[in-house]
Amino acid sequence: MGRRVPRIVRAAATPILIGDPPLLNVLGVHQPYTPRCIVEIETDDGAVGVGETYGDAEYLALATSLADAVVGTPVTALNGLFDLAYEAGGFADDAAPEFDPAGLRGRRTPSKLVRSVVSAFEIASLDALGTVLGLPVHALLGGKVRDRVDYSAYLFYRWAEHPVADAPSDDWGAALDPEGVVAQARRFASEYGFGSFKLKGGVFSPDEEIAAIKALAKEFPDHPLRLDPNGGWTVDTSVHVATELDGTLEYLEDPTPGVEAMAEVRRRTGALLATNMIVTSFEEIPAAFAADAVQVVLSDHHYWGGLHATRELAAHCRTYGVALSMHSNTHLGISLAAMTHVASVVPELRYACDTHRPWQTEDVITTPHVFRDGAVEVPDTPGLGVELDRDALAALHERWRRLDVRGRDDVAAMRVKYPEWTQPPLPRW
Ligand code: GKR
Ligand code: MG
Repeated sequence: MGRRVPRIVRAAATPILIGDPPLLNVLGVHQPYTPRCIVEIETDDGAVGVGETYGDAEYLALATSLADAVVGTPVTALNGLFDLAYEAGGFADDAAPEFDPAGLRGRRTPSKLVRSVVSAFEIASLDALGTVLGLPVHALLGGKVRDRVDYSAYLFYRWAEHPVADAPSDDWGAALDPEGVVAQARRFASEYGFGSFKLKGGVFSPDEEIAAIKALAKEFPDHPLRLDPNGGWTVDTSVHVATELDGTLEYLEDPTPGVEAMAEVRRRTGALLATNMIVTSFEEIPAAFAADAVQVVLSDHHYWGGLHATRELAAHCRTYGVALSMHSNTHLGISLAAMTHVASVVPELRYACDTHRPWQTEDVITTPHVFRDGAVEVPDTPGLGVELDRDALAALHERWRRLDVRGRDDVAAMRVKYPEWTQPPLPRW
């Protein structure tokens, strides 16, 4: 007789708002608060698991419906989550894809929405199952192949403060030129030990951003560097930047929008190109790989559909000789725990993953992660190895109830300071 499979007796999706600094990107600036959704799963043997995903209104609506739908199902029924989510959301997977300008998450499709929400339920289920079995999540994924996961510092041009009253604030100060970027990198290196840097570009003219990368290279000659303008440049501009920074960048991330344009930059420069914008779902793989438009896919386990799906992505990349790493979006410690577990089981991870986490000053776990020498240790404790801080969750949920932020809108946030600001067309330069 095998062991009885635990069943889900309670599931909840709790929206929260987390403080975010005024980080600049090609669209505008981060709002003072960003929505996230925290998922809890409880099994009939009393184990609780947690997951985290995007919290914009449409994600939250589906997560709320899926929380009802999973009650009574086995906690191991991970493959069934996708159909349950389609049913719970009441939509089909054949709607025309559209670009998702607000989140820089590539194309917006029902399947990506489903995958983003399912990921939090998959991870919460794995967390609960691991707790029941006394095994870490990485063991449920086949076992870690490394004990530490390297992260890269995520440098942003930024203002010192949000231009509104009562916004969260920090002591990082402004970074609006090469000196500011280098000073930010110095602090990331000394406080967190990060050994590589990614600069979010697409904010200033390409030549100013080239100067910032050159300044970083001068100050940190041994640190791999990346530049990511989120598709902000034309092919010609991308070729100019790639040529100027030849030998200086570890890779160039999403210089220009679209498979054909990326492939042309690759053909004309031979630069190593990474993306979290043109390959964001399994359907987008064949065309992009065939065109040699991308050599490093940056997974986001949320919109790829969770940890098993990330391993499936890793298999595709391995087959075609394309490298795999991870980018990030504004997130808290549950997502960082999930990133760390899945990164620990992918043998071919060659590049440090990036993380926004150091930019957040609050969390919903009792013991936030510590970066040592730029890495997070892979825990061997049961489940994800994190514990939900219920008071913190309640406080951030209360903030969500009090404020009316229901999505991420970097364009609107920019307009507060520059009323004439409109969403820039991509490519912008
Ligand atoms: O947080 O401004 C930001 C980033 O631009 C984020 O939205 C992207 O999804 O960091 C991401 C990336 O493009 O790598
Ligand atoms: Mg990117």
